[in-house]
Amino acid sequence: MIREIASPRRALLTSRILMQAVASRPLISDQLRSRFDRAQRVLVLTGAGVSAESGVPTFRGGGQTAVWKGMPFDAMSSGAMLERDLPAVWEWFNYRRGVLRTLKPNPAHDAIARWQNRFDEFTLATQNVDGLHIAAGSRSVIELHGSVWRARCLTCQARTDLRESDHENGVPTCHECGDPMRPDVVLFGEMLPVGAFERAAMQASSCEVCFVVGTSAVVYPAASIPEIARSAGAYVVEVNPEPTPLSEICHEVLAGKAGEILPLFG
Ligand code: BJW
Ligand code: ZN
Repeated sequence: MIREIASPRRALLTSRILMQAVASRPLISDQLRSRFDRAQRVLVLTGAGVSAESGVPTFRGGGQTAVWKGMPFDAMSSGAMLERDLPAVWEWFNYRRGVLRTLKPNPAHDAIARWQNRFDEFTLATQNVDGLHIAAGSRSVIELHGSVWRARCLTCQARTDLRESDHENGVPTCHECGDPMRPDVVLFGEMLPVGAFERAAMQASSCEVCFVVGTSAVVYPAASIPEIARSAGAYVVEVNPEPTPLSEICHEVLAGKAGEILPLFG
């Protein structure tokens, strides 16, 4: 049996050639470029990864992970915690808003905001609660999981915009009925805001190109949006440094950071 033993020099040469080949290959294929340029209806679904380069921790990997006083985010952002210790939940959300006030949208948010003027129909659905798409100038954002910038009354469901209020500490109370409020975000097992998923799903079923950016694609029903787009015939493109359960059904996976890849589209 003949076994080829690669010399270290040869291995180095081979890896250099491979690296050059990879470096010279355009990241955006001709196929994707042409579909993007011709598309009239485009949908983008984003997750925590789109805000990672702004300094917002992700939930499940890819940089820092959201932890509060040693407790993982899913313990803090849970219905059980809301019932057991509402002040602690507010402490965690007040802290997050304080951090978010210091952060800015990054080139990925900016690119997505530019796209809304480029297509006849453009839909942005985000799982993020950080408000950075709106800060970047995106309009009509579908906030599937709510926003840290709003509070909702536990009793009468009235909402308060926390950007406009001076609420920084403790539990805010309802301006309508005086009862305690909760963060207007969607926790596991809770329903999404009325009509939010339905609007995104409807646009997914008619878009030509669907971008899935910076989400681990494990939380439903948000993760079903690209699946709907794929089944309806859209060209599905994932932008993420790591593979996800959705990668397999995507036509193209652009492996890298959203803030570096999305601006390449213009
Ligand atoms: C980069 C990057 C860079 C890093 N560039 N990328 C069907 C099947 C199974 C379960 C269910 C199902 N349908 C519903 C469920 C139950 C549940 C669910 O999905 N569970 C699964 C986890 C098993 N879903 C729900 O409960 C939802 N409600 C619901 O379905 O209601 C109907 C119902 C009600 C009652 C009974 C039954 C049904 C609600 C889900 C709410 C999610 N809430 C949270 C917390 C919000 C509040 C807070 O912020 O504290 O939302 S959980 C958390 O995960 C947050 C996120 O929006 C969400 C998704 O996370 P995301 O965005 O994907 O972030 P990560 O961190 O996971 O991933 C980051 C990615 O970025 C990584 O891939 C990195 O590689 C990448 N990345 N740097 C690009 N620079
Ligand atoms: Zn109220």
